[in-house]
Parts: sequence; structure tokens; C-alpha cells
Amino acid sequence: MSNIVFITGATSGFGRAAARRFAAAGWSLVLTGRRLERLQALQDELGGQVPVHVAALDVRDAEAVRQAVAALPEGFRQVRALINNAGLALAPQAAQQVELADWHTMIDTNVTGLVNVTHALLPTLIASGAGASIVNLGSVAGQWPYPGSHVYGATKAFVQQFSYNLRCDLLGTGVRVTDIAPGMAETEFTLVRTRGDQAASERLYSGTTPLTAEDIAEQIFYVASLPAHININRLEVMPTRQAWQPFAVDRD
Ligand code: NDP
Ligand code: 8X3
Repeated sequence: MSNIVFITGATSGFGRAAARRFAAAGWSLVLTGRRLERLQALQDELGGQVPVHVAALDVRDAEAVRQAVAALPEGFRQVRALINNAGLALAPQAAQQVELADWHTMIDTNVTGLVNVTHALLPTLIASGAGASIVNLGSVAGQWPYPGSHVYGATKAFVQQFSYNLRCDLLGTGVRVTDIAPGMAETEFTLVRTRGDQAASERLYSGTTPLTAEDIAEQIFYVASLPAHININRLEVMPTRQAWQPFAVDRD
């Protein structure tokens, strides 16, 4: 019987690359996201390789999440790894210029969505026992402040602390929890953040060497496939060509 991984946000970026990485290792896939046509395309691509189940799912909807987990077909129920990847940043301008609705969308997706899926799958993961994994996608923005990060960074700080706190409660169950905190990675992330500004997205990643979706998929697979006695608590990963800046000072 193959291992089963449940991935949120599998329609793009890290989630889609993770689906391919787990498939390459023979894992069965449960792929979720809101864009069903992209899920079906991934199912067409990987379905000849491993069993694939897709479910269109908005992680913000707790009842839909509960039903999607309850409706997992035979062969996909004994989930061994949960990859809590669905998430987004919006409104990169200063906090005082941001619409409240954008803050709510980030909280609803990155915080509420992540706990919705975790809550729905915890019994299954605990039943799976030693070697089961929850891999949460945090961010360097959860640890390091920068202008325009406001609620986005705060949601990722939540992801870090929730991951650590889960470790405490899951001690003795064998279920591992990891917060993976990437720096700049070229995906559709900036396109979403800028509401479709392709030029802004290309500008951010041009002339440097960002992380790729495949780089992070490799880290996700790594932490979920380590021997059962090893738990990576937090994995912060930046491009070599990204670092911090000095503190900003307001002067007369
Ligand atoms: P992408 O925009 O490429 O992918 C985001 C994924 O999240 C999509 O598959 C999208 O699917 C899904 N998603 C968004 N909202 C929802 C929702 N309400 N319900 C279900 N799925 C949703 O970005 P990345 O791959 O870069 O981002 C993945 C994660 O990594 C995010 O949590 C992000 O915050 C984090 N991250 C990204 C970094 C980067 O620089 N790229 C760095 C650090 C962390 P759909 O729209 O089909 O629902
Ligand atoms: C995404 C990376 O640097 O834009 O979480 O915050 S960054």
C-alpha cells in the first residue's frame, strides 16, 4: 500500500511542484484547490503514475473541508502527510493604505483555512501514527518584518507558533509537524499579491536567482519522508542572493 499525501493549493507553485515530487516517489495524491480545471490537468498528468484524487476546495469553508475529508474515496483515506500550502499575500502597499477586506482574506485563508484543514485531518494523521507529518507553509515574513508585510507576515507568524504548539500536543502520537519558511520564490505568488500585474511580478524576480517551486517541493518532500524519529521543527530557506537590510531610521 502506498503512502497518501493531502496537498492544499495544488493548482500552482509549491503545491503543484510538491504533487509531482511525491508522485515521483510513488505516493498516492489527494490534490485540492479552488481551480478544478488545473486539478484535473494535474490528475491527467500524474494519474498514469500514481493514484490521484482531486477535490475542488476553498480552505476558508470549514464545512466544505470537513465534507471533502469525509468523502475521501477508499484508497485515499489513510492520509500520511498533510501539506498545508494554500495561502496568499495581498496588498503590498503600506498598512494604512490597505482595504480591510484584503486583511480578512489573508487571515481567512492563511490562518482559518490552515486550521480548518488541520482540524479535519488530525484524527486520520494520529491514527496513521509514527511517521505521519503535517507540513505547514510559513514564510520568512513570519519571522522578519518588512514594509508592506503587515497582516501577511502576521498570518505566517501564526503558522510558526501553531506548528510549534501542535508539536507539544501531538507528542506521543508519532505525528510530526514542520513549519517551512521560504524566502523569495518565483511562483504565481506575486501575480496574486499585485492582482495580476505581470510586469511587477517579472520585475521582482528578474536580475537575481529566486527559489523555484521545485526547490521548495524538494524540502517539503524531504521533511515528510525522513525516518519517523526525526522532526524538523522549522526550516527557513532563502535564495543565496537574498538577505536582510539595516534597520530603517526616520530622519528630519
Ligand atoms: P501560488 O499563488 O503559486 O499558489 C498558491 C496556491 O494556494 C494556489 O494553488 C491556490 O489555488 C491556493 N489557494 C489560495 N487561496 C486558496 C483558498 N482560499 N482555498 C484553497 N486554495 C487556495 O503561490 P506559492 O506556491 O508561492 O504559495 C504557496 C504557499 O507558500 C502560500 O502559503 C504562500 O504564502 C507561501 N510562501 C510563498 C513564498 C513565495 O515567495 N512564493 C515564500 C514563502 C511562503 P486556487 O487559487 O486554485 O485555489
Ligand atoms: C513570501 C516571501 O519575502 O514576499 O512569503 O515575504 S516574502
